[in-house]
Amino acid sequence: MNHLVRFFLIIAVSSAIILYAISSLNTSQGYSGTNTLTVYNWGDYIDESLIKKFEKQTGIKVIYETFDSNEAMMTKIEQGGTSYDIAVPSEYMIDKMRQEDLLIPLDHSKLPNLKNIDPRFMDLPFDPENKYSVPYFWGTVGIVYNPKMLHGKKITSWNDLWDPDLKNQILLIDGAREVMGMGLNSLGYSLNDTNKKHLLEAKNKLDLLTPNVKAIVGDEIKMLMANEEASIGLVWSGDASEIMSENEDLDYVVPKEGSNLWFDNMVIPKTAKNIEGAHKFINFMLDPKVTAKNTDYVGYSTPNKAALKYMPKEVVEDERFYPTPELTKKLEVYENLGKRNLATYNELFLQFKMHRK
Ligand code: N2P
Repeated sequence: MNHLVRFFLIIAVSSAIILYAISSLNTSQGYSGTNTLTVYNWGDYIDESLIKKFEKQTGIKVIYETFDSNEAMMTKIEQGGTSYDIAVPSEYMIDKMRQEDLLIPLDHSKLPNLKNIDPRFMDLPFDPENKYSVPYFWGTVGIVYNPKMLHGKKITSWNDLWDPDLKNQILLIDGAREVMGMGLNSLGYSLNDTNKKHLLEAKNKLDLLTPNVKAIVGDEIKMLMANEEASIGLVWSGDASEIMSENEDLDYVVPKEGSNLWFDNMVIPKTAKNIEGAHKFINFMLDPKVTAKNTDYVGYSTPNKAALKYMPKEVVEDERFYPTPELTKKLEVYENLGKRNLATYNELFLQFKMHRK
C-alpha cells in the first residue's frame, strides 16, 4: 500500500474511534433519548436495586444523579446542561419551578398507581390537583439525640441546644431553610418569616450557637450520629429513623416551639427528553410493593397508603415518623418566599457558616 493511502486509512480509522468514544461519553453524561432516563434525586434516597428492576422491566436505561439541596438542584436545572427527565424537589421549590415554567404537566392517565397515595398528601397548596408533581416521601425536621451521652438530659425544645454544656456536641444538616428555620423558631418566629430584622436576629442567634456546633454536614450525619461522634443532630425525620435503626440508644423529637413539615415530590422538568419513560418511572415507584421496599431501605415516611400493609407494623405505628394529622397541623410547611427572600435566607446561612471559620 502506498504511504499516502495508508496515511488516510489511519486518519479515517482513528477519527471513527474518536467519534464513537465521544458519542458514548455523551450518553453516560446524561443526554436522555427514548431509551434512557435521567433521574435527579437527593443523595441516599432510593433503593438502587429498584432502578435495576425498572430497567429490566422496561428496557429503559437509567442514568442516576444526586443532589444535596433544593438550591443545588434548581441551579442545575436552570442551567439546562443535562436533560433531566425526573427530579425530586421539596414543596417550596416545586412552587417556584412551576411559577418559573420549569415543569411539564403530568398525564394522570399514565399514572394509574396514583390512586395508592393517601389523599392527605394530594392536592396541596404548592401544587393544586397535582398537576406537576407526585408525592415521594414526607417528614418533619427535628432533633435526633443520644440520651446516654447527654447523661439523661431531655431535649424538647430548640432553645435546649444553646446550653453551654453542649460545647462541640451538635451536628447540623447543611440546609439553609432548616438551619435558619431553627433560628427563627427558637425566637418564636415563623419559618416563613420575611421580615429582614427577624431574619438578622435569627442569624445572630445562630452565631451564638457556634461553640456548640461540631460540624455542618451532608448525608454523613447518619453515620456520625450512629457512631456517637456527637450527641445532638438537626436532621430530617427519615435520617433520624435510619440513625435509630443503627443505634437504638438515640431518640427523635420535634421541638415544642414548632418545626417544619415537608413533602418531596417527583416532577418532570422542562429539560426532559423522555417524557413517556418519566411517566413509566413515576408509576413504577408508586407501586405498593416497590414503595414498601424503597421505604424500608431509605427509612423515610411514605405517603403511599397502599404500601403500608407491606411494611412492619412498628414502623407505620411510630408517631415520631408517622405523626398524626393533628400533630402535623401544628407544623409549618416551607412557602416559596420569592427569589429575593430565598436569596436572603441563603446569604444569611452562608454568613453563619463563614462565622464558624
Ligand atoms: C435524603 C434527604 C431528604 C431531604 N437524603 C428531605 N427533604
